[in-house]
Amino acid sequence: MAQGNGWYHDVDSEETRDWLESLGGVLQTQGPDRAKYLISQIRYKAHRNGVDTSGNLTTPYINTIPVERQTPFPGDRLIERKLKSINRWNAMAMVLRGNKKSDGLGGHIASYASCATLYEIGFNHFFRGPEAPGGGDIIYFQGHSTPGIYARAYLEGRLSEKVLDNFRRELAEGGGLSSYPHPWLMPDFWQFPTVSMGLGPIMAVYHARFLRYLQHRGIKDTSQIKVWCFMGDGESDEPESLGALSIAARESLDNLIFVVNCNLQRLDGPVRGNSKIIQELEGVFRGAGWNAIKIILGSNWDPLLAADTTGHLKKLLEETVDGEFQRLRVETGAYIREHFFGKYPETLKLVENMSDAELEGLRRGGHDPIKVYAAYHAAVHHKGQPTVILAKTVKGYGMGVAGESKNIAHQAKKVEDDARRAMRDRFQLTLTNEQILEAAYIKPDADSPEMKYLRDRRAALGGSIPQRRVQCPSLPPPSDEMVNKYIETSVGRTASTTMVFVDFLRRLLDDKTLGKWIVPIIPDEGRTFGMDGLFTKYGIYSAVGQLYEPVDAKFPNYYRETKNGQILEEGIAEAGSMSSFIAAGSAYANVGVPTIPFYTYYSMFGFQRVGDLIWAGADMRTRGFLMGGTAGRTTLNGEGLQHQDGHGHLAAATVPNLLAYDPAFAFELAIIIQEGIRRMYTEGESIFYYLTIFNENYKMEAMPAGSKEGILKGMYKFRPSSLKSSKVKSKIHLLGSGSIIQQAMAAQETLEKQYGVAADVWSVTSYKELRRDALECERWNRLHPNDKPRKSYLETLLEKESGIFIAVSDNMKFLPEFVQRWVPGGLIPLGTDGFGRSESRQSLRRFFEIDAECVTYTALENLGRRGEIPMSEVANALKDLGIDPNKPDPVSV
Ligand SMILES: Cc1ncc(C[n+]2csc(CCOP(=O)(O)OP(=O)(O)O)c2C)c(N)n1
Ligand SMILES: [Mg+2]
Repeated sequence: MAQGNGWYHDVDSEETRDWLESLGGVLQTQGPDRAKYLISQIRYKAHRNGVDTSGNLTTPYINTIPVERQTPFPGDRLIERKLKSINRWNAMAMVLRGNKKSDGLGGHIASYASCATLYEIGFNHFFRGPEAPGGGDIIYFQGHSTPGIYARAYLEGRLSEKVLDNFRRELAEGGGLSSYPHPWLMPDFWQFPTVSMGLGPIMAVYHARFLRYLQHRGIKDTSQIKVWCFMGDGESDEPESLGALSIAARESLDNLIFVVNCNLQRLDGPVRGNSKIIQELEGVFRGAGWNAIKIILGSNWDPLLAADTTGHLKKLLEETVDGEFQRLRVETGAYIREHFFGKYPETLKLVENMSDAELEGLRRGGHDPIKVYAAYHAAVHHKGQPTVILAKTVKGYGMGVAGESKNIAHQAKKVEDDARRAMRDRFQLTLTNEQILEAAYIKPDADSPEMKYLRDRRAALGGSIPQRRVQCPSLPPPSDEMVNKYIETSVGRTASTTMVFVDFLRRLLDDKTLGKWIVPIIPDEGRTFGMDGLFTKYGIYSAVGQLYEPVDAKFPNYYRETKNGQILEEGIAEAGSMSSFIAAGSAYANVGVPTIPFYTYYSMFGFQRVGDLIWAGADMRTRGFLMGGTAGRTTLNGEGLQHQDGHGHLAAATVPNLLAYDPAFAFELAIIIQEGIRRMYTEGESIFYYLTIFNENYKMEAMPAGSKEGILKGMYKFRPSSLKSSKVKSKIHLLGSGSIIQQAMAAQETLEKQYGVAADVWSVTSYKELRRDALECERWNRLHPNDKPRKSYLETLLEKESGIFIAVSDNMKFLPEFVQRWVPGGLIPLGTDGFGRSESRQSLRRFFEIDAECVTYTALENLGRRGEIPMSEVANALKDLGIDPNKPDPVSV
């Protein structure tokens, strides 16, 4: 890792010098490209002769950009420092004031304190706002650095003192500010929820790629837009943070810049106390094919490095581990001289003319505007690769005894008065003692040079950020004519709802108005869902086209990759696919294009695998359709417990703005998608959809007249009993969903034909919708005691119904239980609680007791308990229907 550059095992320093001087000469006369070429030739020769030249992806522990190659800083350093100091103070003040008023409110001071320079250089020189030509940049701000971003918005006049005071008090009178970036809560301000660590980085990678996709498909010129992703060094431990790096490199995303704030600390302590996080990350990023720029040392190190002719300073920097660097920050100059530079006589000598105060003031690169500017400049101009900037900073910079570089820094919310005073002096803030005591905000006069500067810089860069602006054309829903095909022509055909969906998707793709906006996303499951038929016609997106003749080129349906391909084939990457879904489904708010993503995946690998991304997508007001394929615990033949999803709908119920449907027939599916597009893309509602689709072929039935409303609201009577008179008093109501409605239909027939019992079959398309509406109604009634109580849709629907209600679905029993309170006489749920098995559908349905026989038996058993038929008849039915009463309970085996 960090070590191993080999210079401290020098056995012939004269020879080493010769080589280095030759390289120096080449660099001077012919430049870096020639030097690079020569080094590659030397490496190749060494490799051919058995020297291990692999593996060392790290470079020395100094700045990547040497001082001679730094782009000069064009800003006004004094003014920028003033502005940055004010932001630092105000960011801290809002946390202090909040916690004073309401102890335990929380908030973070130390994180923004460490990355203030990283943001301010961006705000003053690089981040392009929404009015910039070609569109504004996409910026993922580190979640818990929000106080600093709010502080800047305050200076820019976008936020009032009052709302600052209500940081983390969103329900306070007059409104407040959310703790972290949440577009759901501040829809004009925040764009990307980042505080669940790791989601920002993976979303940023796929966002940058989606911008390329839009460009290559000719939908929008996104060539000017950069995606910036700010993250913590501790955050890099999340698998999602680094999991998609190779995709960014493979796709040559030079529109993507990661800035990792390497303050060497996370929440509990050091990120890599015993080694060096910057070196480790450099290796990972370079290994994945990224351009890596390290900013480790501030400008006041430059003379020391220049004087380091023996290489001992570089050696010392390399040898020192992060835990040690962290400690040095809390020590005095004298200590640093003795314990750091004092390690070698050569390094001690280097600093002999520096005072202790100067040693204490040796700055880390991430706090030096000159170094940060040069790195950003290099990053935005770098071609052909994404860039990571690894900036070394100090956690709690400026907090002094209150937390600077201490392990407690992350959660420090209190800064005592003397530390505040020290901060005032250190950052030369004009504050009276009284203002310090009350942590007053600082806002210079509007016509002061610094405020003018602030405004001018943002005006030159295209306006304030962050800003979420929805300026996007609306789209019409799919035509009735398209939908009618599924109401009329599909009737009587044998198909799976997955086949119906793919057919519908194809029609959408071919639609003159909607076609261009459809973004099919698949994680290497196209063939599973029969979507391979779309590959040739619509093309699989590839940034480079197709550089080979596909093996199936001679077939009408071949694997066609193309630069303007419409399908995003993501490989086996549900998190990546979900990130693409989010990028496509939020493009209306980020780049003003109404793309409609259909992400089709193995339902089991949805919520439980990438649930946190789905939550982030919800927060972002992402639109589109999550198509949970191969759904159901028993409909998926043979696959076993890790594939059979019987709880996706339960998880879906936890996402407030998600509509979840479990359609059974072609007409239900078509109507739901039509309405979904209308609500999201015509009306602009901030909702999205989860639809489960099945791979079981069965007869597509005709749509009962007038059932459209019920399909959308969640339930309608699908097939009333055909019995003239029932043998019993109680009517049986069988509620079926998805492909399991067949079991309800078969049970209806058996009940009627064999037992003379009348039964109605209802199709429940969405328990979630039924419950949402019922709860809304219940709440309204509770809060309006003097008004006539309202009735929910479900209550109205069942108003005139009575009898025994049995629900059966391929999901856990919890799902129908969502609504049992509003069903007259309650509801008996049959479902698939327990682990799945590798088995046939038929055996699985018996195993979980949801097959037609078990449904029939449950109806009879309930009639028996009510005394409407003798229990002996029930016992006989159990035998006749072939149900083993001693079979194991699926929940516990
Ligand atoms: C997925 C997830 N796990 C845990 C947390 C809680 N958390 C918030 S900040 C933080 C430490 C962050 O450290 P780092 O990434 O180094 O950021 P720094 O504050 O040092 O800049 C943790 C553990 C979270 N927000 N998200
Ligand atoms: Mg950190």
